[in-house]
Amino acid sequence: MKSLRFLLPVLALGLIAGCSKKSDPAASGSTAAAPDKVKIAFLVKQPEEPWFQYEWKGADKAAAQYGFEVMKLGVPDGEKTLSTIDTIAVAGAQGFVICTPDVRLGPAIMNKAKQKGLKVVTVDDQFVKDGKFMTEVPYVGMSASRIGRKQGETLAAEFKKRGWALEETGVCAITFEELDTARERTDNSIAALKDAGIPAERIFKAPQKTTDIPGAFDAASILLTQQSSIKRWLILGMNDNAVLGAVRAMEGRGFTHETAVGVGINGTDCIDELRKTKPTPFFGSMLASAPQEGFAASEMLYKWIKDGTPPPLDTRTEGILITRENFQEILKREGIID
Ligand code: FCA
Repeated sequence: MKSLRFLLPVLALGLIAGCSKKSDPAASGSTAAAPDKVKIAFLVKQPEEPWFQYEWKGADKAAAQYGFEVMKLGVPDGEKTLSTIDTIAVAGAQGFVICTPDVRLGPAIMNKAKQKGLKVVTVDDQFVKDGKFMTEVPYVGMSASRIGRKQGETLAAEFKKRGWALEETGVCAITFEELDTARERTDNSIAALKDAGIPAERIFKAPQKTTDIPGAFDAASILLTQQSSIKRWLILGMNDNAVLGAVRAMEGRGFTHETAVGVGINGTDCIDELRKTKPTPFFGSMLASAPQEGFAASEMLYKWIKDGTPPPLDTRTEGILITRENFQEILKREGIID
């Protein structure tokens, strides 16, 4: 389970395996004694994204270490999320970790969890109620502001190192502002670029409609058509897929690693890109450890169920830059590749 091979056949299999645990005969149809083995679920909005597969890997590690069971399921929309909570309750879960497909589902998810007597720990995307974070629900995630800032600082440093002329350069900021963690990352990245001397009129926001490579590709393509005179691009976005989509759009218009530089966030969804023999405009990524976040969130939930120890309400992780030069070494050290 430790090797990357576990991830490569992608989620289809993992999903089927996870779903097949839905009807656990041992757990259904009985109100008898509490089960002796703790069972939790780990629900994620985009199971096809490597980030979430690595979080699951961390959850599996915690499960093996503490001896609990973890059901890993994809919840791509609100309806699926609420019905999955019913399913896992029937299957005997005592709580779940969740990265919700929509942060505004927070109150509905918490209501349902209360009805079913399930404990909840959120990861990555913090629940929102009436425009405010639900800080009463335990949250584990990346420090979006600091990681976003480092992304912008890295791009500014590359811009300076290359000696690009400001009047020929533009910043392509792939944004998804309806999600708070995404907005916090891109806002801080843009602020760092401005602090480094890139004026606001050289910074172009390209909103993505979906948080995947095609969504970012479309957003960047529109921008490239609108700003066809720009010769060099710095690319930022809320995660690796946002930057990868823009990189693909740029390559389609003839930009290369010499005329475009992108820095992602996650560090998990760009491994194949960094392995390519020829450099692409994808320069590097701010790695935040998905396995560690998955492990920590599952461990907290387990201890809460088992010993009644409530988790800390807010846990944030930092990021480090990985590039073509150092990614093998760092990802090995982080337990992400063998
Ligand atoms: C959000 C993004 C993921 C990952 C996570 C930490 O959920 O969609 O790609 O960056 O935050």
